[in-house]
Amino acid sequence: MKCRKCGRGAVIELRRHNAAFCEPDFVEFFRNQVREAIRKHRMFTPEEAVLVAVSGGKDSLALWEVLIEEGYRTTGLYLDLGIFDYSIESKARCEKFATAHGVPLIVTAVAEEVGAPVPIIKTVTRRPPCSGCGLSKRYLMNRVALERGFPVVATGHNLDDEAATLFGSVMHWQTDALPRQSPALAATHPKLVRRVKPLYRLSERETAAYAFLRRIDYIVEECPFAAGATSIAHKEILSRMEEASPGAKHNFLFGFLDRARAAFERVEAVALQECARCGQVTTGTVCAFCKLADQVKRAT
Ligand code: Q46
Ligand code: ZN
Repeated sequence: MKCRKCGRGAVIELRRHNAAFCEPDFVEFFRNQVREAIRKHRMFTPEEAVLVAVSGGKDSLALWEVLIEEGYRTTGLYLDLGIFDYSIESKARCEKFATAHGVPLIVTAVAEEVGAPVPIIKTVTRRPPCSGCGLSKRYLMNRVALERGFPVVATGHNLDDEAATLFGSVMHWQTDALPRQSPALAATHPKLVRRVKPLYRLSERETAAYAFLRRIDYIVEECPFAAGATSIAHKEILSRMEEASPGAKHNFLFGFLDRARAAFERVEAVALQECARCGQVTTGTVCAFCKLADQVKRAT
């Protein structure tokens, strides 16, 4: 197996690109994909301060590393979900990374903001853990970015994540979720910051290879609550399709983004207003996060 670029021995084969790369050329390929994502979707400029949401896993730390290497002004945001040893260890990886690269890291604890960590929220709400967790993460990312003056939040979602989310939305024909599936979401209200996914062109296998080659110390274990999530089942189905037909995930996601997404965009805009409690954006009077915090307070 030879590198497509230089002809030396390759370390990774990318079947969907019908290519193999040596270590330096794979690193360059990876960074090029990130550059292309940022350029194509005008995600941010070198002048803007970018808040990078990091979980301690391979994707978000690989993203942070590329943005630092590319010279962007970045700050990490670690949301401490309070999920047993998983949170303790993932937080330690983020702190270690930030120290090693000399970049700032903001740590916000869900338990302090909501009143309880994710496992307790799960018990109180009697809903799947990812429901309260996902809601809290989306809310806190936006609020921290606003409070600290960041115009944009970058997350480490990769091609596999995005294809699996799309698959789930299509399986249930969640037509309101489809227009929101995008590598770059604009700020549609003064109190919403832009949300971007610079790794959406790269597969999970590619981010794992990049993190390994760049010697990034990330947490390999998944969140213990991930096992039961339907997104995992969707990922497995898509990986089987990818195995049979390399490029299947890419074609599914990119075909949607290029040719189908616009058809689901709503004509009538949803009326956004500010939460009577916290002032963050909501469609009702009190936002879902404040309602969750109330429910937790009543029960604990
Ligand atoms: S952290 Fe939270 Fe994920 Fe764990 S509880 Fe679910 S949403 S799986 S990315
Ligand atoms: Zn609120």
